Amino acid sequence: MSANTHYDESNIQILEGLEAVRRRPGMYIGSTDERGLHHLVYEIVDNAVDEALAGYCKNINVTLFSDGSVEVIDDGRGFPVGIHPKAGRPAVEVCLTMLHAGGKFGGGGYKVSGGLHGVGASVVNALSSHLMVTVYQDGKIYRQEYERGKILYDLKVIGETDRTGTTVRFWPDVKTGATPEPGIFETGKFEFETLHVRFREMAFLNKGIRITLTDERCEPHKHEEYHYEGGIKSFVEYLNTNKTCLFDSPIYMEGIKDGSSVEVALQWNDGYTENVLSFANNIHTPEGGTHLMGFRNALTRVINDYGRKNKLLKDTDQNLTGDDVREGLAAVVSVKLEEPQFEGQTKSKLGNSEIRPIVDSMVSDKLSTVFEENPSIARIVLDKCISAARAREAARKARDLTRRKSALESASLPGKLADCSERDPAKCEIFLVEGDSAGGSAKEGRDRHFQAILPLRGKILNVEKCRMDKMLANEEIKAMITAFGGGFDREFDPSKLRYHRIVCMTDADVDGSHIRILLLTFFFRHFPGLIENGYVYIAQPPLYKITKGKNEKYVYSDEQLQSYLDEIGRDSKPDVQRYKGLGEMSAHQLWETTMDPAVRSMYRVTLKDAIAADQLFTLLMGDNVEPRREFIEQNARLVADLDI
Ligand code: 1YM
Repeated sequence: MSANTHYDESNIQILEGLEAVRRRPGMYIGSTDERGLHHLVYEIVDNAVDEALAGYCKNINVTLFSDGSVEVIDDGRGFPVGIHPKAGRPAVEVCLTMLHAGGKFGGGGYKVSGGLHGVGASVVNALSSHLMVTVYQDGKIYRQEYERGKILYDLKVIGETDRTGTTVRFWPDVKTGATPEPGIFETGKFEFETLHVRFREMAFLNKGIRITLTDERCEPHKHEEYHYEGGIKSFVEYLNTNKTCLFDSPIYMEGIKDGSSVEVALQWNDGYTENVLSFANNIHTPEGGTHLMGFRNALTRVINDYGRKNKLLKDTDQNLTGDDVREGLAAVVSVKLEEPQFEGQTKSKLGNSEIRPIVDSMVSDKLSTVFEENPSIARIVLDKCISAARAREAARKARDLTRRKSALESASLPGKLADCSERDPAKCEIFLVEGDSAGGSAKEGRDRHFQAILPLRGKILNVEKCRMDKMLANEEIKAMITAFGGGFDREFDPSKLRYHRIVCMTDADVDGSHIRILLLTFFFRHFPGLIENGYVYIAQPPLYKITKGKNEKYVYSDEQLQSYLDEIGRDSKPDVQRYKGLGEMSAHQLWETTMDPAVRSMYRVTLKDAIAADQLFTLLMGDNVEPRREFIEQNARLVADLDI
């Protein structure tokens, strides 16, 4: 039995409250998978960030331990330890044990951070098998511990200190089968990369705060620090890493109206991708919403007005669209409001209508002023937008032409495609195969019931360096778009896809790698949904075939080769055949090593850090040679066996 001896009415209420969280965790943290697990960390860190935004805390340190726990330390004022007048208990205890407690205890200001569900520390406590809070305040160190939300002992003083702050360490309640308790989470594994992306974002969005992330689960420990004095201006510079910008420093603006604050930073680069990120109360809103609409409208209007006023656009007929003005634009829109309303399928679209005119008029005023004061910047931006408009017009014509052509032809699928007979996309696979000869083997070796083959001739186009019009003129690109069937870019609709596995099958040599990265660039830029849904795969053809007597064995790496040779012994001289290209394999060999679902292994392409991926594609495929050369020099030693 615990040392907790308060069986009064309020205590029963507490237990009932936290019990409700344990019974229906999804209602409070969304889910109990990896996402929900990470949500626990965000809830605790959000409290520390709020303390930083209130101006009392500078440093937040997060540590992952090998016992499955996470610790968050801040140097703020420390959770209040005084007796809460209504509950008659220390405020810190009330915050950690009462649902929806928190917020105001006589303090001013409002809570602007706060995760998706903003319910705070008590939810984390309810969903942790163990939690320990330590408060440094007024020269003393206070501590209290809990088990699945139940108080283990009253708040006590455990020592003296000259610092202030709060430390929360918690052990998520993971399903193990080992304890009598059923557990909550399917997994207890925190991903460094996921936390890294979130903390980097947090640090950009709240200039000046310093967050560190330390992973003590591995040797040597991993350690990262996130701290940007430039805030979202630094964020935009970061988005434009490796890119050639149209002018030196991002345009930055901020404003406060009716209790809402708005910050916007933007800068164009000479590329063709739009990279506009929007946030409400530090929460990413990939579905956009009212803040983004305000920004977009103002941007399009100001640029058109400027162009017309300065005779860069013809008075009447020439009108730049939103897509034209956002080509090559990197921007961050961050708003903070008192009562954010999140809508949409994933609750990641801002619904507050009052914010739209606030963002619109701020962007309008500030951007017009920047253009008036810097005509050279305005001129470069207008030139960029006008050439985007021209290319879009050419692309529209090209697309209309393709549409008309396909309407005339009876079968609109590409002629080179050897399609499968199955019609349920969830069961269908398409192999993109390098070259006609490998394409031939693949067609012969496949299971035609569910496997389709599309041979690609030679190198496909590098879409990083060209616009839509040129892209749509390319045969290989056109063939892929029609074969996949789900449209592309904004018109992409995953429910219309004809295959749920799109497999890049290229040779295990430098040319093969090149074609693979060209394909991935195309998917990342124009079919991001394919990657997000996990539909893209990389086939793994074997590197060697080893024959000894009647035994044949395929191996997929040099390590595998060595360990297999160790296993069978090298004396009786096994025959080792190295495959260079898929074309060297017979149809049957290709099937039994690379295509047969029963034995093959494939990599699934996933996306953890979209910003890093964008930077890498720009670096590897864009036209800035110098940074690419540096990257290759730094990473060349990682390529163990370069076969040129
Ligand atoms: C590692 C997590 O939770 N820090 C933290 C939380 C609070 C305060 C300071 C705080 C807030 C206020 C006054 C106020 C919280 N206090 C409360 C409540 N770090 C972490 N640091 N004094 C201290 O908001 O007025 C909720 S959060 F409600 F008790 F005041």
